[in-house]
Amino acid sequence: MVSVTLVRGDITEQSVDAVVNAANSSLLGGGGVDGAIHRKGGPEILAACRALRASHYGKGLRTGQAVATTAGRLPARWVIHTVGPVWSATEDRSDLLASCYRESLRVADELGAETVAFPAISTGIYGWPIDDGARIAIDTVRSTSTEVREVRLVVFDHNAFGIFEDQLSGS
Ligand code: AR6
Repeated sequence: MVSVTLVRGDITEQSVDAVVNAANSSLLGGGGVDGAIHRKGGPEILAACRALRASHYGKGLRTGQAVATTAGRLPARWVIHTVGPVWSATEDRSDLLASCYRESLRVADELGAETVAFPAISTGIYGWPIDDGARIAIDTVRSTSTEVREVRLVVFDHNAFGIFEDQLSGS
């Protein structure tokens, strides 16, 4: 069974097989985790993303889907880019957020990645409430069948860390 661990820190500093990027459908970069990954990983990642746009992903990557590239200069082998849903108070998009975790693990299995670091997808610029985002992350990872040995949830700030910690021990 997959071991779910929690780390407070920067996702770009994780020595793992694959790092998950909270990307957008253009795959061409942005702020938050996406900006940090491209900044630290270097131009090789953007070049690989451009190549994806020029081939199978002409219209971009759909929300809830995932695709892998090189990790460039990051201490990882691959970046798995996934597009979280933007939070909506009127429409339940939880399935799309769960799909990000499931699809990223499916891609990790295809790659043979044994250790995978995830950020709290959609809980930054996309506005998803952190407690609900944490619940969906933990429930989905725990209920997905995968060959991945360790899923490392990497959260940046103190408040988010506390919320993840409570949910990991409480559920
Ligand atoms: N390491 C770990 N966690 C981080 C880091 C980091 N270096 N930086 C931010 N976080 P976000 P989203 C936390 O905004 O909400 C981009 O422009 C952050 O506090 O990165 O899915 C993309 O291109 C938050 O809890 O992703 C998209 O357009 C969580 O990571 C859009 O933002 C996710 O925040 C995606 O928004």
